[in-house]
Amino acid sequence: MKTHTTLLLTPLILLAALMAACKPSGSSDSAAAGSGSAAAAPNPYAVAANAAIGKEVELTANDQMKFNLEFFDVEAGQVVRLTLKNVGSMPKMSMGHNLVILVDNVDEQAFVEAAMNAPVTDYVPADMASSVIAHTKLLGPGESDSITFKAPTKKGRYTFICSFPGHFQVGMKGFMVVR
Ligand SMILES: [Cu+2]
Repeated sequence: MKTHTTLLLTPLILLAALMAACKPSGSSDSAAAGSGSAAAAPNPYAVAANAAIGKEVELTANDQMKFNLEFFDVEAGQVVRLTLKNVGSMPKMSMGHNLVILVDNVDEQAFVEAAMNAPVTDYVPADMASSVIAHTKLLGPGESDSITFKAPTKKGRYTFICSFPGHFQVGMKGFMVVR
């Protein structure tokens, strides 16, 4: 019985030894593939905390569901620091505001519809992160938030919106113009 078990186990041990021998190349292949996909994954608009600011932009949002600016300009690839202040007085629950800058070719209507179901993430749907260049927090009255990001390298108009339910629909949006 003992001999029989050994005979059975020997091929398994050999197989395990073969797999172990193959593992270094196999794992380095998968590591290479992993770093390849990891290289694509980082947010191209993210900047280091100590990055030099190329452009400061300040916007306000109010109880009339308006931003004070319909557009602002940045240069391609510039590090932008954007501050949004909610200058209204109505409660955050009913009149919160954020500012979400979208990449181009985003279905804005689909985005805001998904946003309605994302109150826990400040109405920025987590599964649509790839559609977002940058966004502020959701702000109550008197609150402000600053975000720093790298402007797209592709020139053009990029829509920014407030994704609080209903606000985009009444025109709470504008453009970041990349020159
Ligand atoms: Cu709003």
